[in-house]
Amino acid sequence: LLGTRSTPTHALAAVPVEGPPLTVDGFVEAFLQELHFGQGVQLDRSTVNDQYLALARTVMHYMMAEWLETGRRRRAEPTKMIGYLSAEYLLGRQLGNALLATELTEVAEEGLATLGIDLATLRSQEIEPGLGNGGLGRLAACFIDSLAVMDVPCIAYGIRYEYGIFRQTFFNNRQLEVPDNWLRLGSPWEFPHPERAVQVDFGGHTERTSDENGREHVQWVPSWNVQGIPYHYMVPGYDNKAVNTLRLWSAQATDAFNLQIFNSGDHAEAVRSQTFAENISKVLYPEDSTPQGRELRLQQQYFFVACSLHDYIEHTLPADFDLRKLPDQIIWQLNDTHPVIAIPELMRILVDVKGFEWAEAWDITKRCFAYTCHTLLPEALEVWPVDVIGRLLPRHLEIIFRINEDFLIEVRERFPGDELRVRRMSIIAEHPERAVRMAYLASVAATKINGVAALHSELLRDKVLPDFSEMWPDKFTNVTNGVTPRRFLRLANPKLSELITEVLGDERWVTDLDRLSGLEAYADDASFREKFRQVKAANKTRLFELLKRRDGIDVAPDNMLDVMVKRLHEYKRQSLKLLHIVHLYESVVSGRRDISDIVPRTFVFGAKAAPGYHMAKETIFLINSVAEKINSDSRMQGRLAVVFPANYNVTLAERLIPAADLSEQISLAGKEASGTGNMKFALNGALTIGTDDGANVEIRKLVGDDHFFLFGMSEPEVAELGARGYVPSSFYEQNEDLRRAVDLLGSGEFTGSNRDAASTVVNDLLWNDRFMALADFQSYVEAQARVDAAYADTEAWTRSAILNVARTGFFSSDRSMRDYLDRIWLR
Ligand code: CR1
Repeated sequence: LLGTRSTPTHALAAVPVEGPPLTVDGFVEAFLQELHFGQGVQLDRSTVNDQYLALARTVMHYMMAEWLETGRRRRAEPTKMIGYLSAEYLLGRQLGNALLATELTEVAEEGLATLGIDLATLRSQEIEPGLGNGGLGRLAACFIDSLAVMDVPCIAYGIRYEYGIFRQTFFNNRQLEVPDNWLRLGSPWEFPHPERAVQVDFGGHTERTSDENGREHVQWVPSWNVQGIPYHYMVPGYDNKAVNTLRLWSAQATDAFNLQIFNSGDHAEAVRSQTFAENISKVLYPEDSTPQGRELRLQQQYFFVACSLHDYIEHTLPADFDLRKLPDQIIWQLNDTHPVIAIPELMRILVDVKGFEWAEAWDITKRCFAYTCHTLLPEALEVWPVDVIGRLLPRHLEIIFRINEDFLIEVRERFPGDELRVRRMSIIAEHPERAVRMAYLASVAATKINGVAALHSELLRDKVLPDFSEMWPDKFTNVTNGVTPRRFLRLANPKLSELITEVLGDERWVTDLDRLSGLEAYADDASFREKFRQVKAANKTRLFELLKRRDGIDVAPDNMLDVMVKRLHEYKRQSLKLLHIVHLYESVVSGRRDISDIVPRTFVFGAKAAPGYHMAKETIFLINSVAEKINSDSRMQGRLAVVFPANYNVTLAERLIPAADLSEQISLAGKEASGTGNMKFALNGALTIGTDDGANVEIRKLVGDDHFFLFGMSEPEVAELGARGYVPSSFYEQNEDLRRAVDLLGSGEFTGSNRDAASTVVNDLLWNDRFMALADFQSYVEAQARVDAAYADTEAWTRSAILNVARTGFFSSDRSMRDYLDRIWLR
């Protein structure tokens, strides 16, 4: 069966599909059916998990009917489709969104209540699928949501990791990683299709033969293979009965185990190849913004891409499809470089399997891919050693070499005599080792290359890929990121949503976020401001209850809530935030300032560090240590508090963001490609303190300087300081507040008199400080003083917060999707 086309039985008549009735009774009946016949349990004996699974399956019935109908409708009128290729999807919990999409929230709540079941309890039973690291994976999840909402045909492809992003715990203030066994209580949102398995080959060598016309044929003789089993997830729209598909691949051994060896008694050896194969989709690499050059990661990349292309070409297109028309049918969007091996894979399929001439195959391939770059850090651009690719994918390596050869001829034609340029642009780097630069391969093949915010796209063009933009200026474009208003406003902030709907008159804003501009007029309405504040206060209470239950943390109810949540990375500068906190603390304990002069604040951190990222882990340790000290110091009287709940994830973000007053977006200018958390905060009425970086630039332009706290060097100033030679210690020497803060941090005051424990971070700040935290310290502290002053004027602050909501409708991922369609996909 493996890899064969599963032919539908057209001889049978289609039967219209309908979900259960959209009534309380209909819902209850469907739910009990699932409980009885799906879970095999009676209500009085059922656990919360039984009920949750039955509820999820019930909601699936409603969605499934729409999914089948969407498929039928699309097959009847085929249009160009998006093949979104991403190694990560950070989905978050599914239940709330599925209820929203099917308009079942009230029905389910009422129906379950008649059975004595509390919907909220079932909601919190769900373990979120954490199949991504951070921004890149969450962006993919927002994008596929928007495409479904806009009824744009899209299949999103990825990997069904058995273990997602690790669960973070703290022990003695240090991060410990626990495997995220997210499938352990069942996974009701997926359904596997083993009959649509795809075989994926690896290793071996290539052989060449010539046919009677003297044409060379290459045959790849692989040495091992695995199979990919597709698991389908439905991606529901909103109020439009459209449901798209997310198809995640799980790796399995082709021959399950060796019965002879098993029978001979060597049980471990009998399943060795199975274990080996299944490792491919075992675990998500927990790296954010830095590639991890492990061979298994390349296996993962090729695995999901090969499955996806095969699935589309052999199972989705009609059997007699003329592949010359492929670019009219699909555009593969490469979410960063992780899926870039798809380019030589499509060439291999066209040339080796389908018998196309090279030139024609290349012409087709070039029109089928577009590439999004998500970074500016040079070390984050993936590079695969030639010998690793050669060992794992010998035919693909040959294809890459040939693509490069042809490409370099083109470069020499365009720029005769410029051998330096040729070497700079080569897809194959020669130093420090021979390696394939995946971003270059993507740039050569893609119809379009985009950055993820205006500033990022500019820097990508001028600083990261300048030679490519000179050669092909029209390839480069920008699409500023966005976030889905369904999850991050409508679901995460029901109270604000209600208020918005109340004043705008209807819920159209949920799918047309520019309508938020209608709130602008209410910023000057005192009674609206009062309601807006009540919403914020209620969201804080809701958050604090959660933190109490989840982490045993007590939070003072009335403090300004100052939040920095994102992956722990030096360029994001959690250490700058920490210096600010220590500075405040120091100024009080040294007697230079009275605690009553400090605007009461609770600082919230949420961040995971990649397990192998030493500096990031030391920073977590320091934050926790500082928190411990400050929170237990009676002189602070709760007016200065630091909380760091462990295991920041989508679920926690949904509670935290609506409660925040201040959003910290303080990366060094020119380093954060976009950020998407920044958008979520603004949309939920937090004010931003931020640098002129990533999408902050666009947020500030839209909300206006009076409603945004800008600080720090601009990107050109950063470049200039770097060129002059940055000496962090000179900033330390010249700034008393900074010196006192750094000294206190390094003194052992926070780390049980153990100076060494703080020294990694402190020494790096003083003697290296690659991301110039010390250079921006003064400006940051001054901006924080402006925050304090602004916060003291409650009415003006609320007005600013409302204007942030009213003016950031632009950051809907629906708008991002329209931009992708206009600028990339439908061009
Ligand atoms: C960027 O660091 C951006 C997201 C989504 C991240 C962040 O600024 O918002 O992508 N990059 O575009 C990333 O994760 C692996 O690279």
